[in-house]
Amino acid sequence: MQDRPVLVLHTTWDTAPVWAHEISTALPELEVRTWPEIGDPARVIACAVWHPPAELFAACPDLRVVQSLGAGVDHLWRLGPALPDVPVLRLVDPVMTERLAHYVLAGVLHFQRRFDVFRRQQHERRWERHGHLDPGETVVGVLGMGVMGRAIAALLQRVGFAVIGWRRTAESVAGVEILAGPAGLPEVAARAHILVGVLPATEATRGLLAATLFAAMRPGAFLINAGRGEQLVVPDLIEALDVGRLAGALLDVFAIEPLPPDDPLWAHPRIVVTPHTAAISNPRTAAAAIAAGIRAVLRGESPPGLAARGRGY
Ligand code: OXD
Repeated sequence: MQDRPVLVLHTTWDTAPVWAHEISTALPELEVRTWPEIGDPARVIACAVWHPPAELFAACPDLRVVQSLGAGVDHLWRLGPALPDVPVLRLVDPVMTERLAHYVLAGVLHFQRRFDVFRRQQHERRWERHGHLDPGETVVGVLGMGVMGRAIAALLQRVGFAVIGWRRTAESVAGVEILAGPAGLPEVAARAHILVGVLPATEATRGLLAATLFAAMRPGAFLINAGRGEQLVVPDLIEALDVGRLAGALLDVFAIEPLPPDDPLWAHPRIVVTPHTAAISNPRTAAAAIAAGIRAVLRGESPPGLAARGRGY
């Protein structure tokens, strides 16, 4: 096929060839080229990117759609005016959503079954049993009830956990009690044994996981953050853990990634660090979602992952 329109791929991962192959297979009407080998810029109409350089957009003046290779689009908004005013798509892939839900379930079970305590005891070769709350007695508060939050809530409910959700607007979610807006946040915090953050990065969520919220939480509660690192005020978390206000945290996202080797989070006995691995994009299944989204935008439609600049996600 000659002279097809071009999709430019850019990732910071070492899996670019796999992505190129999968997207080419799912979207054969476009030629996939990997940045910076873009060929004739006039043929570039789409890009699929993760943390792209601003020069990519300057080099491709006829872009009609920008697809994120991750669930978040904050890496794109960060480029400011360098990002062209064209539809921007979040990656909404059911496999990624399921991966994130499994990650949160694993974290919830880790704390609910007190693996955190047993891990510490193992270092001391200490054989000591502890009781724990059963799932039905354990309230999990999910902050962020979009596609991901709803999938997490459904999975946790299937295992028997009591789930409540928090979101910016008061829209209801079938089967989950929702508390909304600034007034709802302290209530979710006060009721949850385990608080799970899967919020998008916006001005409103920056620094939300901080001392005021921790003070509203149940003594001995746990925090899981798989949203964005900038939402967590790290010194506030460390203080809350050190004084026993919170009992443990599982963190997958950080303001600086990779987390620098000298960061105190690595060594804290009550913190589990995972390397932004909760919902790694799966090139094969993501490619199908990417093809569907890009085709829809090119037909002039608004697919499910369409992000809104003003809203921030
Ligand atoms: C993200 C992702 O956006 O992992 O953080 O997809």
